[in-house]
Amino acid sequence: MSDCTYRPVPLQFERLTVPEQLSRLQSLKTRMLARRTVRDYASERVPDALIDAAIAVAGSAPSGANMQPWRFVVVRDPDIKRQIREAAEAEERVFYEQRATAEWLAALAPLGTDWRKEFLETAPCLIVVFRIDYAVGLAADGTEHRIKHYYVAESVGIACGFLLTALHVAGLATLTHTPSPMGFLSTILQRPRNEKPFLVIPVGYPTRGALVPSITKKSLDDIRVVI
Ligand code: IYR
Repeated sequence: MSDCTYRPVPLQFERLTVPEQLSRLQSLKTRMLARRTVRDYASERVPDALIDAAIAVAGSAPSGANMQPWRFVVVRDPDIKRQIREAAEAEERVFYEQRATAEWLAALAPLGTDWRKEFLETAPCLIVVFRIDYAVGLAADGTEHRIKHYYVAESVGIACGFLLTALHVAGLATLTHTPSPMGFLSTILQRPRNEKPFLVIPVGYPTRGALVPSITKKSLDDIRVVI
C-alpha cells in the first residue's frame, strides 16, 4: 500500500536580485536560441556520463501526480541503430511518397527533410523516449493491477524539453525525430506493453561543415499576449 499522507517539508529556495534574474535569463536565451536541429553527426563517441547526467535532468521534470511516466532508452549498439533506421525509413518512405498531404510537404520543404534518416545510424547515441500510460502494480496475492498515470503527454513533453535543454547546454547536438507510426521501436527495443514510443532523440557532435536550414524564431510580440 502506498502512503497517501500529505507530509510537507520546507521549500529550498534561493531568492535572487532582479538584475541577477535578468542576467541568467539573457544568457539562457542566447544559449537556447543557438540550438539547432542537427542531422549530420560525427562518429565521435559521447561519454556515458554526459548522457546519464542529461537524463537525470529530464527526470527532474514535473509530472501528473508525480508519476514520472517516462522511460529513456539509450541505444548505442550499431546493429540496433541500423534496425531502427531501416524500420523508420520504411515508414517515412510511405509518409513522404503517399501519406503526407501536399500542404504538409510544402510546410516541410524549407527544412529539407526527406525519408532518408542516416542520422539514426551515424549519431553515436539515440535516446528513445517512451511514455508510460500506466504502471503495473503487484498485489500481495501475486495478481497484477494497473496504476493509472495522468497527463502523460504533457509530462513526457516537459521532460523532453528538459532533456533537449540539458543536452544542448552540455554542448551536444540533438534532433527530435518522430517517425510515424513508431510501433516498431517497441518491438526492436523490446519494451513492455505499457510503454509507448514518444520521441527519438539522436545525440552527438556535428560533423565539420554540418549544414542546417535557414530558419528564424517568432518574435516575442508574435508569441506573447499580455492581459
Ligand atoms: N516525421 C517525418 C516528417 C516530419 C514532420 C515534421 I511536423 C517535421 O517538423 C519534420 C519531419 C520526418 O522525420 O522526416
